Amino acid sequence: MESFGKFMSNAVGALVCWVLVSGTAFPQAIDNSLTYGTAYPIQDEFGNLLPGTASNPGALVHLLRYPGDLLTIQPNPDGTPNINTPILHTTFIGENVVDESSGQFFGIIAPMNRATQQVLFARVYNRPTVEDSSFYGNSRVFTALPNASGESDIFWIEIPQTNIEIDPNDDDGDGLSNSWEKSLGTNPLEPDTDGDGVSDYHEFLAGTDPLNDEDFLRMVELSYAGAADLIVEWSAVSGRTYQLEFTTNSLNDALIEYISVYDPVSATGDTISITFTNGALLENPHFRVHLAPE
Ligand SMILES: [Ca+2]
Ligand SMILES: [Ca+2]
Ligand SMILES: [Ca+2]
Ligand SMILES: [Ca+2]
Repeated sequence: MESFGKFMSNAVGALVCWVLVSGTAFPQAIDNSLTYGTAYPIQDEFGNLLPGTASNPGALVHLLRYPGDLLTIQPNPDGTPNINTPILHTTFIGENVVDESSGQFFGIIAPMNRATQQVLFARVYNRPTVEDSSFYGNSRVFTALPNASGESDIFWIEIPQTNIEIDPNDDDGDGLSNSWEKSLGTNPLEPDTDGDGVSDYHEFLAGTDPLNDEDFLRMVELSYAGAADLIVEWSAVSGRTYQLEFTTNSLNDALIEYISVYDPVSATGDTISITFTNGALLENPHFRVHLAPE
């Protein structure tokens, strides 16, 4: 009777009904434990380790039943699991791991009905709740075979990064998906959330703060060095690479031809300063700077 009670607490509703209707002997439920854990740390959409510690479990983990068709496992637009993939177990990053902030977890289901084969996969979100999440990652499917021995099994999952967008739509057409807007805290219905003239998407690319109207890619200063040289300084984000260009066309010209000033330069601080030899000898030069491929 005890094992039947355990089965009741773990079985899906449909199976419970079958038992009640038939009234006959259902295959004996086998209560073993199943552990599914990370083989490697998991990163979020920015490449940072997912939050969560043993004392303060973080990002959400679901163990889901696999319905046999990859097309049917995508979550709903709000991130809740597809009706085809019922949740078998819920845990969090940081659960049952010794290392604090390791981006890992071990979910332990004990007891679990192991009388029948279970085809499963894990889904990890980038926040502690589905509602707050904007990205997720799926593990590969794994099969927990029927286990009559009463022993436990461990399944190692590999999800390098939660980098699948829950909402890939771009409602305001600024180039950033609604999922990225949620991650960045920008307005998914406003192309330039902070109103500094640079779109949310371009601030994202430039690494400037899309929520601070005083932070955007801009020229800082143009000054002379001696009689012939110009010093051009612009704001930068460490690690980003920039290309400085100039033109002597009028900015009212229909077609403006820009010419590169030296090679792209990578920032190591929050400004970049270039001495443009003989730049002061140009007639009415205009300068611009743009991000360069790294
Ligand atoms: Ca957008
Ligand atoms: Ca936006
Ligand atoms: Ca902006
Ligand atoms: Ca800004």
